[in-house]
Amino acid sequence: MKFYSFFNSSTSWRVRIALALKGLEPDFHGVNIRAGMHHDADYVHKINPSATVPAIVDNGFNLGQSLAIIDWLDGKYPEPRLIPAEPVLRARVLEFSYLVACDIHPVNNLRILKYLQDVLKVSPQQKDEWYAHWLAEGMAAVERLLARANEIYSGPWCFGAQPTLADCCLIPQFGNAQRMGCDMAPYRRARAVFDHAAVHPAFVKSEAKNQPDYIPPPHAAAPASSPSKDNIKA
Ligand SMILES: N[C@@H](CCC(=O)N[C@@H](CS)C(=O)NCC(=O)O)C(=O)O
Repeated sequence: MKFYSFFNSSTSWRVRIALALKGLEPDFHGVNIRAGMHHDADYVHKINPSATVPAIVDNGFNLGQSLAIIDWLDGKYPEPRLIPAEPVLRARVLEFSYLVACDIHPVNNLRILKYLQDVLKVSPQQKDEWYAHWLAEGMAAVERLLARANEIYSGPWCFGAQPTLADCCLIPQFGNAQRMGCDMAPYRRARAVFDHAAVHPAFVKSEAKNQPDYIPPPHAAAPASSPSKDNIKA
């Protein structure tokens, strides 16, 4: 299997978590979306017509869309299942995952922020305000869904004792928002899941800094006393 990913892409990160949880080791192909590689004709025509990451090619079958890829992986490599079979849990996991994937992520995607800045000429500060506003609105909903889930499913993950698609979606969204400098302290339930994932081997393996195409942020050499954010959204 070939896997097309960008280290800072939260949608690639979702699939990286799924691959790591299932113990799969695909051939890695870095696609630098900051450099526009996702628009290369070969990539668009042969790998992912959506001109986005992630994508996989599995025995000649090419597939984009992170949630469709994870569903495909679940079908072919069912252990562990990330989209549960039991109807109520499945519906809850999908409801949560779509909140992140369909409501939170798209408005803060790279091309949206670039359009705001390059075409509509908003200032970098306004662009950050846009990101923080939609992130906060979405995360408030995440907390409400987690509060309801916690009444029924007990365990360290979004929906109980095992990680699911919901965790594949939440962790990258939380991590990227943190990198963008958002205050994540108000999201107590999401943070608890994030902290738990931070020491889980599959989740650690999937982190941006552990990817072959990782590029350290320009401020990486700065002293720890002067933290600054890597404010380039992927
Ligand atoms: N819904 C798609 C979104 C894919 C997507 O937009 N990925 C981002 C990176 S996180 C991307 O490739 N952005 C390129 C751009 O915005 O130009 C998925 O879940 O795979």
